[in-house]
Amino acid sequence: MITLYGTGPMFGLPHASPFAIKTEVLLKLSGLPYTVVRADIRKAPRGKMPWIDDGGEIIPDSRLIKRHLEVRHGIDFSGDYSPRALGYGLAIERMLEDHLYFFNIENRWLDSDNFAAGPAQFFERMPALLRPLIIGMVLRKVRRQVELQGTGRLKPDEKLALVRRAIDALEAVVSGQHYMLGGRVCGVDATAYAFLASIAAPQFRSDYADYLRQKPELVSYIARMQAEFFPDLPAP
Ligand SMILES: N[C@@H](CCC(=O)N[C@@H](CS)C(=O)NCC(=O)O)C(=O)O
Repeated sequence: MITLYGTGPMFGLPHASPFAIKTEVLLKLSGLPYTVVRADIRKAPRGKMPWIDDGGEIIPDSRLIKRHLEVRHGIDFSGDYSPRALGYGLAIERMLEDHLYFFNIENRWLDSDNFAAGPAQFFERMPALLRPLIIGMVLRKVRRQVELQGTGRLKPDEKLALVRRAIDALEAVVSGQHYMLGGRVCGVDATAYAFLASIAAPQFRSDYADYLRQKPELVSYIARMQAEFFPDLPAP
């Protein structure tokens, strides 16, 4: 039995973290038995969520978890697509994880309304006196993260232009197809669904989400994936 350390359902999503959503979809695709446990981020092996415990072996990072499932358990996430298609797929995954993700965390954590509607829940059980200090520390860390990554230095209209471009690219890729790469599901869908659903999450307001919600092909892709992999969640 594999244990996935994530958050479990939050914000109308399977997990607060898109990387944990991605990992849970990969586990579902693998067919291996697994259970989800609420992670204590202070115990994260690399300071980040998600991680898994596979029979005592601790594996951090969704990318390494995917590799572990392939190597240790012989799982094939390729969906039988060609190396060329899988090359596009990997580029899509990294665009979502290493580019779009940073716009989304900035919007979710550093916009005060969105923070109140979502991440504030992580701090609810803390002693009231300590809470503002810890929240301040975490928000400084997020600000520094997006500054260092570079997205945090852009002006709002520049950010929106870049996000729109990525969303347009994803729309062009999935249009007329059931899954990201065609008629068969593959590992790329775990990432694509996780990050698109996270941007579109109804709790959060943003120009990015508004733009995404105007894209029927992407909206129906998110809904299809959610109905297939997380039928117990309310439809997005
Ligand atoms: N490359 C990692 C990224 C994981 C990640 O950034 N997780 C975020 C949550 S969405 C996290 O744990 N952040 C806490 C921190 O950076 O302190 C993966 O693929 O799992």
